[in-house]
Amino acid sequence: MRVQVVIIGAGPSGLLLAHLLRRSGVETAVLERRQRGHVLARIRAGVLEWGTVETLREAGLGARMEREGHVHEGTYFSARNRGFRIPLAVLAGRPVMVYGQTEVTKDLYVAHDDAGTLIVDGAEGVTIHEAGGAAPFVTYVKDGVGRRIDADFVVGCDGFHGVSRRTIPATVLKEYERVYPFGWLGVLSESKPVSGELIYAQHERGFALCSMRNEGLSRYYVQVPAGEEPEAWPDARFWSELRRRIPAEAAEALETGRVIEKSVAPLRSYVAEPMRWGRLFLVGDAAHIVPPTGAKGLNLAVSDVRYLHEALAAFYRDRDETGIEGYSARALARIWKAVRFSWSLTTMLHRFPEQTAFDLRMQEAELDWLEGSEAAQRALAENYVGLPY
Ligand code: FAS
Ligand code: PHB
Repeated sequence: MRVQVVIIGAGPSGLLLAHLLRRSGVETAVLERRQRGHVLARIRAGVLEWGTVETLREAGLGARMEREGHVHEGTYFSARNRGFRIPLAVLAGRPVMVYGQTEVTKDLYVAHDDAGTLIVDGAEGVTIHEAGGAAPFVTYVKDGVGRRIDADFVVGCDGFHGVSRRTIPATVLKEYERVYPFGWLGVLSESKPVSGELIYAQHERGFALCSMRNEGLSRYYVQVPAGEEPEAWPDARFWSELRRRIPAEAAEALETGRVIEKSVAPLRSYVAEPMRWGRLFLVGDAAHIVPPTGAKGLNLAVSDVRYLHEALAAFYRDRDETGIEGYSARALARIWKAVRFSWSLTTMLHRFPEQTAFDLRMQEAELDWLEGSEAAQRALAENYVGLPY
């Protein structure tokens, strides 16, 4: 079989890239290791930058998001159980949208089903061949049968643990990483969100975040030591710890509910350069990971997709290779700024094991300054709603 672009991974990166390329008349095939149910069961991101919202709208994927998403004009921060609001839209000129990544992925699958895109679920042993040459191909096994797809280009949308980044020779790939000594224990509960907007809480016991999916579905996180297992956190322990870390009035108003998902996400900052090697491109988590503190992971995947779609569409339309040649540098310029923001917010809001009393005071002073300075709030808001593409 032959297509123009083979995409590895049917997460948001792979599905959105395939959707945009199809609309530009580029023929794709998507190879996904898991079954669709598994992909859709993952609870991931919750906040969309406004650029992501516009990208989805322009791609004809915005209908349900408009109906069911929630536009947030601001967000709360707190220290020592006392909160303050940052008016994002007033300071940065744009709001954000709360609409879960799971919903975005569902909307993408509906669009692909309607269009008849070739998405192979259960594609095992995906292997990339000749990516450094002019005639790459991919092999995999489906239902016990070995298969091959030849293509002009291969795009790795296969996440942090995928196969594509590992295809780039170690002599070519340069990696940058910081692993944080803590993770996020997240719960999804059938309960009314404690606040109409998100609350990012710094506390000497550790970070906490109050988010939501809709009026009856809340998403909460507490910082836990690295390697912690969800089983160590019965619901009662989680609710009690969350209450101790968030603003007093929120702790008072908190409604608990049936917990329908509980998981621990490790936190790391990671960037691989370059994001192109011959006929192979890396997109999204395959190339970079950010701690979810700044809500950037999914949104960076979207900007990578926009850049690569533009580049490949120009190649097939005009045989113009400018975009392809410039993809990695252009994507990395935006990625590194978001990596900085996510690292900075994580450093300000989390407790680090070796921290001293002085370090804690520095964090509290930074939040006090943020509360009192419009300039500081504007800088945060500009990054949070999303830097320009
Ligand atoms: P994804 O990892 O979503 O998708 C990659 C796909 O490739 C998967 O479906 C995988 O099955 C498939 N794949 C992997 N290897 C393969 C192979 N060899 N062959 C074929 N297919 C293969 N971001 C936020 O902004 N906020 C959050 O709260 C947040 N929480 C997160 C929690 C967790 C546990 C994780 C892991 C990430 C979280 N993220 C969060 C980041 C997340 O949203 C990612 O940025 C987003 O999923 C990136 O999308 P993709 O690049 O498509 O990668
Ligand atoms: C979420 O709702 O899952 C969420 C929101 C904001 C973040 C991280 C996660 O920064």
